[in-house]
Amino acid sequence: MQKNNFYSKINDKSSLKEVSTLFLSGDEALGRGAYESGLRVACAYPGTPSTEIVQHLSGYDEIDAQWSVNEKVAFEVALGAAVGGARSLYACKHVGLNVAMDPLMTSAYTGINAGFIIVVCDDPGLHSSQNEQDTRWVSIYAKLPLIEPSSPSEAYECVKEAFLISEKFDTPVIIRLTTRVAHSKENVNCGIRTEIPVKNLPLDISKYVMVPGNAYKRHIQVEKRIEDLSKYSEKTILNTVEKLDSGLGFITSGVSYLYVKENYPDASVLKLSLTYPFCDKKIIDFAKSVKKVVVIEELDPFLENHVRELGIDFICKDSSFKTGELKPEYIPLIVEGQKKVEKPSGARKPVLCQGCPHRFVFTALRKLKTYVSGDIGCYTLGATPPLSSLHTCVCMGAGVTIHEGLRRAHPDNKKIVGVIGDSTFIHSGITGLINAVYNDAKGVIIILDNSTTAMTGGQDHPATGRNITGKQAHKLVLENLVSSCGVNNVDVLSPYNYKEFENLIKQRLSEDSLSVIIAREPCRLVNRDRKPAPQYDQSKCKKCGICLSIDCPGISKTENGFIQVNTELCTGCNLCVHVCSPKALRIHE
Ligand SMILES: Cc1ncc(C[n+]2csc(CCOP(=O)(O)OP(=O)(O)O)c2C)c(N)n1
Repeated sequence: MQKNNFYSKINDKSSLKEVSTLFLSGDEALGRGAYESGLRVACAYPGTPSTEIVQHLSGYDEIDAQWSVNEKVAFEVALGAAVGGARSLYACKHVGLNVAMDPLMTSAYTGINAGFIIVVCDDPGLHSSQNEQDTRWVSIYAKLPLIEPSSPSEAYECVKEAFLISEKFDTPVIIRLTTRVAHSKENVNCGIRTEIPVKNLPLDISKYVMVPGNAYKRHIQVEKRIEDLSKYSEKTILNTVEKLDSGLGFITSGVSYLYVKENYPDASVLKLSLTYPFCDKKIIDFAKSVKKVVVIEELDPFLENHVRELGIDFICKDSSFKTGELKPEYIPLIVEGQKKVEKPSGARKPVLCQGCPHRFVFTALRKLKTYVSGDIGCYTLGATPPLSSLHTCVCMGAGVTIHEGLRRAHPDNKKIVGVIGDSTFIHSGITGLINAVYNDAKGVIIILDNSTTAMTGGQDHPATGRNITGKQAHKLVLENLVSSCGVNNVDVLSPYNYKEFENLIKQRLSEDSLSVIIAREPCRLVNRDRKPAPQYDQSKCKKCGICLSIDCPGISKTENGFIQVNTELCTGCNLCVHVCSPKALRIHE
């Protein structure tokens, strides 16, 4: 298959080396700063809004960048490189950090040999996520320093400082971005790369082998390190006081700082960039220097709780601000102690693209009245009306395992189906499938194989046979993998063969075994070939609306109740033809 724009890298290598000012997003700026810091290894699994960090880094020859198969793997490869003596970086979205929590917690104990940066991008407002967690808590839980830049330029600067902190204190360092910082762009004055030689492999079993006796001693070191970092937090330039008006003083961090400055340019501000460990003395001194203290932060009361613990009297936000994104216009409301007033969103409803192969699958599943255990990917849109045919979605990989649980609760209900995307199956569906076979589970799992990670912008994965740079890689053959797990019934079929596909599901649902159907048809953004739009014979149309119920952006209802096909949008997939029983729609001759 030809690579097209969908796959094209965001960076043009020739422009990366020489220019001194680059127009970069927060993700890219952070990547650039890491590159200049002598970064050698960068690992990630895609996840909005963090994807562009390692995508950007893959454009530098000096950096060994990879799409790893999931976040735990990415974290461990990057940690391994840092233990091996090469500066390294791991990037993920907030929920990705949950997947990597096991190695993360213990990496705080082992420490590092060369600088190691953990970049996590939170998504307040859930622009593209299944929850709205505030990852700042992880820094307290794991006892790791936390840095929060408020702009792309700061992300560029902060990562350089983070490498120094990492090596000075022998610790992984967490850098937390939020969507607004990760995805906004500005001119960043860039420098050149400093080469940092790779250190020798460390011969220190007591530091890197975390068995109980060694780990206990390392835990003592971790506590000591946090104390040392607290002292550093008091004096670092990352935590700055902007002393202006002595009436109103804000304590803030991250993008919230910019919202404060926009609304109250003359107020004093304690801007925390090394947010954890807290700089208690600086906070107390600042609070004493102003008449009224206001804490401004997005999501959880992370700063608020600590400022309260310090016995400081301050204005904190109403609980209505604990959910959703903070907006610049909310700051005066918080200062005045008011509640949030949410305006209805004008955002259009998300919908599967025209011609999307997932639409065929959900149309068939709805017709067969199945109960569908879903997963995360473009196909989660199968839950939106009028398709409304995906009934659970929790986290990546759960399409397979929740399916098993549902069947254990309802052993005789053969209408329960699990669906999962190809990238998600490799990420964490495979272990669930092995579990299902091992524990003799029954049912039907459909792998929606569109040959890409579409939801996050079309990244490659092991089954596409290409790596992060677009070069050929070993191609994982999903049907072989599934068979080797012990699944006896493995079918591979394009859902574009609609009737055949529907009959296949029907047949597998009737059986008393575990089967996997690989619904293989490339994403429309990978294969952009189009066929002519179907022909519509209004005289045969019964205005039944079945063609509208497939939720295709290419079909709409006219004022007189008939339909029209938008030939600009239509890809000629002909799903509407398949479902039109009066045969008013027919394949273009
Ligand atoms: C733990 C975690 N990591 C990453 C993401 C971001 N994400 C959501 S779905 C997805 C993969 C989608 O690819 P695929 O399963 O192939 O489905 P498609 O979107 O192509 O239909 C990714 C990377 C996430 N939600 N959770």
